[in-house]
Amino acid sequence: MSDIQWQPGKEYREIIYETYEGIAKITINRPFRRNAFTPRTVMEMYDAFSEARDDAGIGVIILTGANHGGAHEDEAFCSGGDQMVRGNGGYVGEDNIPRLNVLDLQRLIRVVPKPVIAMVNGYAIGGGHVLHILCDLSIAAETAKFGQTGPKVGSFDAGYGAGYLAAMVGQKKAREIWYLCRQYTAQEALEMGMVNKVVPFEQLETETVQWAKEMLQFSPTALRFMKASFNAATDGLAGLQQFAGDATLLYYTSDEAKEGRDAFKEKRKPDFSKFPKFP
Ligand code: S0N
Repeated sequence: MSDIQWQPGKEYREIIYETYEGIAKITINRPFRRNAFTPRTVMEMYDAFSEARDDAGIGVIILTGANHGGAHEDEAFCSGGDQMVRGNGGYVGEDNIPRLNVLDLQRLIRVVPKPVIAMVNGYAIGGGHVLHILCDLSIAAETAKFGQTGPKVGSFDAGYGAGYLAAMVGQKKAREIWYLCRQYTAQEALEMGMVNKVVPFEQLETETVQWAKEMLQFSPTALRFMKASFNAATDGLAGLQQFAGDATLLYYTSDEAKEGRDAFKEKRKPDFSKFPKFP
Protein backbone atom coordinates (compact mmCIF):
# COMPACT_ATOMS: atom_id res chain seq x y z
CA MET A 1 0.00 0.00 0.00
CA SER A 2 2.99 2.32 0.63
CA ASP A 3 6.75 2.08 1.04
CA ILE A 4 6.68 3.14 4.71
CA GLN A 5 8.96 0.89 6.77
CA TRP A 6 6.71 -0.08 9.69
CA GLN A 7 8.55 -1.64 12.61
CA PRO A 8 6.91 -4.73 14.11
CA GLY A 9 5.70 -4.20 17.69
CA LYS A 10 4.01 -6.38 20.29
CA GLU A 11 2.64 -9.56 18.74
CA TYR A 12 -1.06 -10.42 18.66
CA ARG A 13 -3.21 -13.06 16.99
CA GLU A 14 -6.05 -11.07 15.45
CA ILE A 15 -4.48 -7.66 14.99
CA ILE A 16 -1.08 -6.27 13.95
CA TYR A 17 0.74 -3.58 15.95
CA GLU A 18 3.45 -1.59 14.21
CA THR A 19 5.23 1.72 14.67
CA TYR A 20 6.99 4.26 12.49
CA GLU A 21 8.59 7.55 13.57
CA GLY A 22 6.17 8.38 16.41
CA ILE A 23 3.13 6.76 14.77
CA ALA A 24 1.48 3.52 15.96
CA LYS A 25 -0.60 1.54 13.47
CA ILE A 26 -3.20 -0.95 14.68
CA THR A 27 -4.53 -3.22 11.95
CA ILE A 28 -7.51 -5.55 12.42
CA ASN A 29 -6.25 -8.71 10.76
CA ARG A 30 -9.27 -10.84 9.89
CA PRO A 31 -9.73 -10.06 6.18
CA PHE A 32 -11.52 -13.39 5.58
CA ARG A 33 -14.41 -12.02 7.67
CA ARG A 34 -14.14 -8.45 6.34
CA ASN A 35 -12.24 -7.64 9.57
CA ALA A 36 -15.22 -8.37 11.81
CA PHE A 37 -14.18 -8.34 15.46
CA THR A 38 -14.46 -11.12 18.05
CA PRO A 39 -14.08 -10.54 21.81
CA ARG A 40 -10.42 -11.45 21.36
CA THR A 41 -9.91 -8.93 18.53
CA VAL A 42 -11.38 -6.26 20.76
CA MET A 43 -9.23 -7.27 23.76
CA GLU A 44 -6.15 -7.16 21.57
CA MET A 45 -7.10 -3.75 20.17
CA TYR A 46 -7.67 -2.50 23.71
CA ASP A 47 -4.22 -3.74 24.69
CA ALA A 48 -2.59 -2.19 21.60
CA PHE A 49 -4.26 1.18 22.16
CA SER A 50 -3.02 1.05 25.79
CA GLU A 51 0.46 0.22 24.52
CA ALA A 52 0.37 3.25 22.19
CA ARG A 53 -1.03 5.47 24.96
CA ASP A 54 1.71 4.46 27.41
CA ASP A 55 4.55 4.88 24.90
CA ALA A 56 5.75 8.49 25.29
CA GLY A 57 7.41 8.23 21.88
CA ILE A 58 4.05 7.72 20.13
CA GLY A 59 2.10 10.85 19.20
CA VAL A 60 -0.53 9.63 16.72
CA ILE A 61 -2.39 6.32 16.37
CA ILE A 62 -3.77 4.91 13.10
CA LEU A 63 -6.56 2.32 13.09
CA THR A 64 -7.15 0.31 9.93
CA GLY A 65 -8.10 -3.07 8.53
CA ALA A 66 -5.97 -5.65 6.73
CA ASN A 67 -6.49 -5.93 2.98
CA HIS A 68 -6.99 -9.38 1.53
CA GLY A 69 -5.46 -8.27 -1.74
CA GLY A 70 -8.47 -8.64 -4.04
CA ALA A 71 -10.41 -5.89 -5.76
CA HIS A 72 -10.14 -2.60 -3.89
CA GLU A 73 -13.96 -2.46 -3.73
CA ASP A 74 -13.97 -5.68 -1.65
CA GLU A 75 -11.50 -4.56 1.03
CA ALA A 76 -12.71 -3.82 4.55
CA PHE A 77 -11.83 -1.50 7.38
CA CYS A 78 -14.14 -3.39 9.76
CA SER A 79 -17.54 -5.03 9.34
CA GLY A 80 -18.47 -4.85 13.03
CA GLY A 81 -19.12 -7.69 15.44
CA ASP A 82 -18.40 -11.19 14.10
CA GLN A 83 -21.88 -12.64 13.58
CA MET A 84 -20.47 -16.18 13.59
CA VAL A 85 -19.54 -15.92 17.29
CA ARG A 86 -22.58 -13.92 18.33
CA GLY A 87 -24.33 -15.73 21.15
CA ASN A 88 -27.50 -14.84 22.98
CA GLY A 89 -25.95 -12.25 25.28
CA GLY A 90 -23.12 -10.81 23.26
CA TYR A 91 -20.13 -12.08 21.32
CA VAL A 92 -18.69 -15.33 22.65
CA GLY A 93 -14.93 -15.81 22.86
CA GLU A 94 -12.70 -18.76 23.75
CA ASP A 95 -13.71 -18.45 27.41
CA ASN A 96 -17.38 -18.95 26.46
CA ILE A 97 -18.34 -15.68 28.12
CA PRO A 98 -20.66 -13.49 26.01
CA ARG A 99 -19.28 -9.95 25.86
CA LEU A 100 -20.03 -6.51 24.43
CA ASN A 101 -16.46 -5.41 25.10
CA VAL A 102 -16.27 -3.14 22.05
CA LEU A 103 -17.83 -0.52 24.32
CA ASP A 104 -14.63 -0.49 26.43
CA LEU A 105 -12.61 0.01 23.25
CA GLN A 106 -14.87 2.86 22.13
CA ARG A 107 -14.18 4.68 25.42
CA LEU A 108 -10.43 4.10 25.11
CA ILE A 109 -10.32 5.55 21.57
CA ARG A 110 -12.08 8.61 22.99
CA VAL A 111 -9.84 9.10 26.01
CA VAL A 112 -6.41 8.12 24.68
CA PRO A 113 -4.77 11.58 24.78
CA LYS A 114 -3.36 11.37 21.27
CA PRO A 115 -5.07 11.90 17.91
CA VAL A 116 -6.47 8.68 16.41
CA ILE A 117 -6.90 8.49 12.63
CA ALA A 118 -9.20 5.93 11.03
CA MET A 119 -7.51 4.86 7.80
CA VAL A 120 -10.64 3.56 6.09
CA ASN A 121 -9.41 1.17 3.43
CA GLY A 122 -12.81 -0.38 2.64
CA TYR A 123 -16.12 -1.32 4.22
CA ALA A 124 -16.80 0.46 7.52
CA ILE A 125 -20.04 -1.24 8.49
CA GLY A 126 -22.00 -1.77 11.74
CA GLY A 127 -19.74 -1.68 14.80
CA GLY A 128 -16.86 -1.01 12.37
CA HIS A 129 -18.59 2.15 11.20
CA VAL A 130 -18.96 3.26 14.82
CA LEU A 131 -15.22 2.72 15.37
CA HIS A 132 -14.33 5.09 12.49
CA ILE A 133 -16.89 7.62 13.75
CA LEU A 134 -15.16 7.60 17.15
CA CYS A 135 -11.68 8.23 15.75
CA ASP A 136 -10.58 11.88 15.78
CA LEU A 137 -10.07 11.95 12.01
CA SER A 138 -11.04 9.66 9.13
CA ILE A 139 -9.21 9.37 5.83
CA ALA A 140 -10.88 7.11 3.31
CA ALA A 141 -10.03 5.31 0.12
CA GLU A 142 -12.27 6.28 -2.83
CA THR A 143 -13.59 2.72 -2.81
CA ALA A 144 -14.55 2.63 0.91
CA LYS A 145 -18.21 2.20 1.87
CA PHE A 146 -19.96 3.27 5.03
CA GLY A 147 -23.13 2.21 6.80
CA GLN A 148 -25.00 0.77 9.75
CA THR A 149 -26.81 -2.58 9.59
CA GLY A 150 -28.18 -2.99 13.12
CA PRO A 151 -31.94 -3.00 12.40
CA LYS A 152 -31.29 -5.48 9.55
CA VAL A 153 -29.19 -7.96 11.54
CA GLY A 154 -30.76 -7.58 14.98
CA SER A 155 -28.38 -5.27 16.81
CA PHE A 156 -27.94 -1.58 17.51
CA ASP A 157 -25.54 0.88 19.06
CA ALA A 158 -27.67 3.48 20.78
CA GLY A 159 -24.69 5.08 22.51
CA TYR A 160 -21.93 6.85 20.57
CA GLY A 161 -23.18 5.06 17.46
CA ALA A 162 -26.37 7.12 17.55
CA GLY A 163 -25.76 10.32 19.53
CA TYR A 164 -22.25 11.08 18.39
CA LEU A 165 -23.09 10.20 14.80
CA ALA A 166 -26.03 12.64 14.97
CA ALA A 167 -23.74 15.33 16.41
CA MET A 168 -21.51 14.77 13.38
CA VAL A 169 -23.90 14.44 10.45
CA GLY A 170 -27.11 15.93 11.88
CA GLN A 171 -30.23 14.29 13.27
CA LYS A 172 -32.03 13.67 9.95
CA LYS A 173 -29.04 12.06 8.28
CA ALA A 174 -28.16 9.94 11.35
CA ARG A 175 -31.72 8.64 11.48
CA GLU A 176 -31.61 7.85 7.75
CA ILE A 177 -28.33 5.95 8.23
CA TRP A 178 -29.79 3.81 11.03
CA TYR A 179 -33.39 3.42 9.82
CA LEU A 180 -32.61 2.50 6.21
CA CYS A 181 -29.33 0.58 6.62
CA ARG A 182 -28.00 1.83 3.28
CA GLN A 183 -24.39 1.96 2.20
CA TYR A 184 -22.75 5.29 1.37
CA THR A 185 -19.74 6.02 -0.82
CA ALA A 186 -16.61 7.71 0.52
CA GLN A 187 -17.57 10.86 -1.38
CA GLU A 188 -21.00 10.87 0.31
CA ALA A 189 -19.35 10.32 3.69
CA LEU A 190 -17.09 13.30 2.96
CA GLU A 191 -20.08 15.47 2.08
CA MET A 192 -21.83 14.39 5.30
CA GLY A 193 -18.84 15.52 7.37
CA MET A 194 -17.87 12.12 8.76
CA VAL A 195 -14.70 11.80 6.69
CA ASN A 196 -11.90 14.36 6.43
CA LYS A 197 -10.42 13.39 3.09
CA VAL A 198 -10.93 10.88 0.28
CA VAL A 199 -7.95 9.66 -1.74
CA PRO A 200 -7.26 6.94 -4.32
CA PHE A 201 -6.82 3.54 -2.63
CA GLU A 202 -3.12 3.43 -3.51
CA GLN A 203 -2.44 6.75 -1.77
CA LEU A 204 -4.36 6.01 1.43
CA GLU A 205 -1.47 5.10 3.71
CA THR A 206 0.89 7.79 2.39
CA GLU A 207 -1.78 10.44 2.89
CA THR A 208 -2.68 9.19 6.37
CA VAL A 209 0.95 9.11 7.48
CA GLN A 210 1.39 12.63 6.07
CA TRP A 211 -1.49 13.86 8.27
CA ALA A 212 0.07 12.10 11.26
CA LYS A 213 3.48 13.65 10.57
CA GLU A 214 1.97 17.14 10.38
CA MET A 215 0.39 16.69 13.81
CA LEU A 216 3.63 15.26 15.22
CA GLN A 217 5.29 18.62 14.56
CA PHE A 218 2.88 20.34 16.92
CA SER A 219 2.62 20.66 20.70
CA PRO A 220 1.41 17.32 22.12
CA THR A 221 -0.08 19.08 25.14
CA ALA A 222 -2.07 21.46 22.94
CA LEU A 223 -3.38 18.54 20.87
CA ARG A 224 -4.19 16.63 24.06
CA PHE A 225 -6.24 19.52 25.47
CA MET A 226 -8.04 20.09 22.17
CA LYS A 227 -9.07 16.42 22.06
CA ALA A 228 -10.29 16.56 25.67
CA SER A 229 -12.11 19.80 24.95
CA PHE A 230 -13.96 18.39 21.92
CA ASN A 231 -14.91 15.33 23.99
CA ALA A 232 -16.06 17.44 26.95
CA ALA A 233 -18.63 19.09 24.70
CA THR A 234 -20.28 15.76 23.86
CA ASP A 235 -19.41 13.36 26.70
CA GLY A 236 -21.03 14.97 29.73
CA LEU A 237 -19.35 14.41 33.08
CA ALA A 238 -17.11 11.67 31.62
CA GLY A 239 -15.82 14.23 29.10
CA LEU A 240 -15.30 16.76 31.84
CA GLN A 241 -13.40 14.17 33.88
CA GLN A 242 -10.99 13.68 30.98
CA PHE A 243 -10.50 17.42 30.52
CA ALA A 244 -10.09 17.95 34.26
CA GLY A 245 -7.61 15.08 34.46
CA ASP A 246 -5.47 16.73 31.80
CA ALA A 247 -5.59 20.00 33.73
CA THR A 248 -4.45 18.12 36.86
CA LEU A 249 -1.59 16.55 34.93
CA LEU A 250 -0.44 19.99 33.83
CA TYR A 251 -0.86 21.37 37.36
CA TYR A 252 1.28 18.55 38.80
CA THR A 253 4.19 19.79 36.69
CA SER A 254 4.00 23.32 38.19
CA ASP A 255 6.12 24.64 41.08
CA GLU A 256 2.88 25.64 42.79
CA ALA A 257 1.61 22.06 42.98
CA LYS A 258 5.08 20.78 43.91
CA GLU A 259 5.12 23.20 46.86
CA GLY A 260 2.00 21.48 48.28
CA ARG A 261 3.55 18.05 47.88
CA ASP A 262 6.97 19.05 49.25
CA ALA A 263 5.50 20.86 52.28
CA PHE A 264 3.55 17.74 53.22
CA LYS A 265 6.64 15.53 52.90
CA GLU A 266 8.79 18.03 54.85
CA LYS A 267 6.11 18.39 57.57
CA ARG A 268 5.89 22.16 57.17
CA LYS A 269 3.21 24.67 56.29
CA PRO A 270 3.01 25.19 52.50
CA ASP A 271 3.96 28.66 51.27
CA PHE A 272 1.82 29.51 48.24
CA SER A 273 2.36 33.28 48.66
CA LYS A 274 5.02 33.47 45.95
CA PHE A 275 2.75 32.16 43.22
CA PRO A 276 1.01 34.73 41.01
CA LYS A 277 -2.75 35.17 41.14
CA PHE A 278 -3.27 35.80 37.41
CA PRO A 279 -6.39 37.69 36.35
C1 S0N B 1 -19.22 -5.88 4.96
C2 S0N B 1 -20.11 -6.41 3.86
C3 S0N B 1 -21.03 -5.31 3.32
C4 S0N B 1 -19.18 -6.87 2.72
O1 S0N B 1 -19.95 -7.48 1.70
P1 S0N B 1 -19.23 -8.43 0.61
O2 S0N B 1 -18.05 -7.74 0.02
O3 S0N B 1 -20.30 -8.89 -0.33
O4 S0N B 1 -18.61 -9.65 1.43
P2 S0N B 1 -19.37 -10.90 2.06
O5 S0N B 1 -19.42 -12.01 1.08
O6 S0N B 1 -20.65 -10.50 2.67
O7 S0N B 1 -18.38 -11.25 3.25
C5 S0N B 1 -17.17 -11.97 3.02
C6 S0N B 1 -17.00 -12.98 4.11
O8 S0N B 1 -16.91 -12.27 5.34
C7 S0N B 1 -17.92 -12.70 6.24
N1 S0N B 1 -18.36 -11.56 7.05
C8 S0N B 1 -18.55 -10.30 6.65
N2 S0N B 1 -18.97 -9.56 7.66
C9 S0N B 1 -19.04 -10.37 8.75
C10 S0N B 1 -19.41 -10.15 10.09
N3 S0N B 1 -19.77 -8.95 10.57
N4 S0N B 1 -19.39 -11.23 10.90
C11 S0N B 1 -18.99 -12.43 10.46
N5 S0N B 1 -18.64 -12.68 9.19
C12 S0N B 1 -18.65 -11.66 8.33
C13 S0N B 1 -19.03 -13.20 5.32
O9 S0N B 1 -19.88 -14.07 6.00
C14 S0N B 1 -18.22 -13.87 4.23
O10 S0N B 1 -17.77 -15.12 4.71
P3 S0N B 1 -17.83 -16.43 3.77
O11 S0N B 1 -16.90 -16.12 2.63
O12 S0N B 1 -17.33 -17.54 4.64
O13 S0N B 1 -19.26 -16.59 3.34
C15 S0N B 1 -20.95 -7.60 4.32
O14 S0N B 1 -20.10 -8.67 4.59
C16 S0N B 1 -21.79 -7.32 5.51
O15 S0N B 1 -22.82 -6.69 5.42
N6 S0N B 1 -21.36 -7.84 6.65
C17 S0N B 1 -22.12 -7.84 7.89
C18 S0N B 1 -22.11 -6.47 8.54
C19 S0N B 1 -22.85 -6.51 9.85
O16 S0N B 1 -24.04 -6.65 9.85
N7 S0N B 1 -22.13 -6.43 10.96
C20 S0N B 1 -22.67 -6.56 12.30
C21 S0N B 1 -23.37 -5.29 12.78
N8 S0N B 1 -23.49 -5.32 14.19
C22 S0N B 1 -22.45 -5.01 14.97
O17 S0N B 1 -21.38 -4.66 14.54
C23 S0N B 1 -22.68 -5.07 16.44
C24 S0N B 1 -22.43 -3.74 17.08
C25 S0N B 1 -21.68 -3.85 18.30
O18 S0N B 1 -20.63 -4.46 18.27
C26 S0N B 1 -22.16 -3.22 19.55
C27 S0N B 1 -22.66 -1.98 19.54
C28 S0N B 1 -23.13 -1.37 20.71
C29 S0N B 1 -23.13 -2.06 21.89
C30 S0N B 1 -22.56 -3.33 21.89
C31 S0N B 1 -22.13 -3.90 20.72
C32 S0N B 1 -21.64 -5.25 20.70
O19 S0N B 1 -22.37 -6.07 20.09
O20 S0N B 1 -20.53 -5.51 21.21
